[in-house]
Amino acid sequence: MKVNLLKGYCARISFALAASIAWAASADAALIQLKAVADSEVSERPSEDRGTNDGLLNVRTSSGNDRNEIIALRFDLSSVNLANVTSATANLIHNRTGSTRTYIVYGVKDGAVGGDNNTGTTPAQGFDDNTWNEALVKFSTMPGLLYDGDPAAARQGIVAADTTNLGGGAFNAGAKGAVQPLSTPSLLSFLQAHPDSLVTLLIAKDTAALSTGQDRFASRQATSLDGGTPSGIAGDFAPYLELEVVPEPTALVLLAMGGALCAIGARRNRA
Ligand SMILES: [Ca+2]
Ligand SMILES: [Ca+2]
Ligand SMILES: [Ca+2]
Repeated sequence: MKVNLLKGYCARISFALAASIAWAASADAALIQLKAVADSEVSERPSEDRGTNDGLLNVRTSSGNDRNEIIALRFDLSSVNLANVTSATANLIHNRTGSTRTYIVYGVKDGAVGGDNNTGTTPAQGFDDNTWNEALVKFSTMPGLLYDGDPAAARQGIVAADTTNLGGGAFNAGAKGAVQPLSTPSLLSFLQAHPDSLVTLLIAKDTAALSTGQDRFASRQATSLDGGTPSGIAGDFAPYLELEVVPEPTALVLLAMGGALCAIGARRNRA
């Protein structure tokens, strides 16, 4: 009799727990936006190894042997409990009407440094994914990239050992000011598996679909978009991560404690 009572109680606990989780996922999810804490456009050409820290972030790897521009973004996730995040999207703001060229997003592995290991830079900067300085970083010192002075697509410079391909898609050719969500199916799992709260993403053209065209987005330094309008203050047009977060209501904690008591009870009854 005691066992049957316990079973009924535990069945109700299981049902309530499942219902609460479903409720929390559907009705109580919150969207959090985290702006990039650093962003840069780094460029590789035979005579050019640079980064820019102005209002623009361009991405292109041209056909021919022209130029290779990659966007780097760093985010600080320390304010978020990633265990409660159910979806993550990186977003850029179009500086002008975009094109429909394709891109790939790469996550930089924790601790990775520039592909040339930052040798030859004066002073040696030793930037890693947590520390690259948006005002000083260049293609050769950006973690996850290797500068060889050759911008050809076959030598785009993504260092496979230092990066994770998170997926890609087509830019949406949105109008100036429109949001460009980046389709990155593996972004959330990358963020959750990252050992610390500072993460760097690289956005590069898909080398399977090259052209001379570029896509121009706003940086966190931008105070206006193409042609000076609309205008605002630095940060208004910054790249951002959007996270869908399911909070943990106190009731869920109590139910979980009830579930634990059930497990103990069941063990005692079996003994
Ligand atoms: Ca910047
Ligand atoms: Ca990190
Ligand atoms: Ca190269």
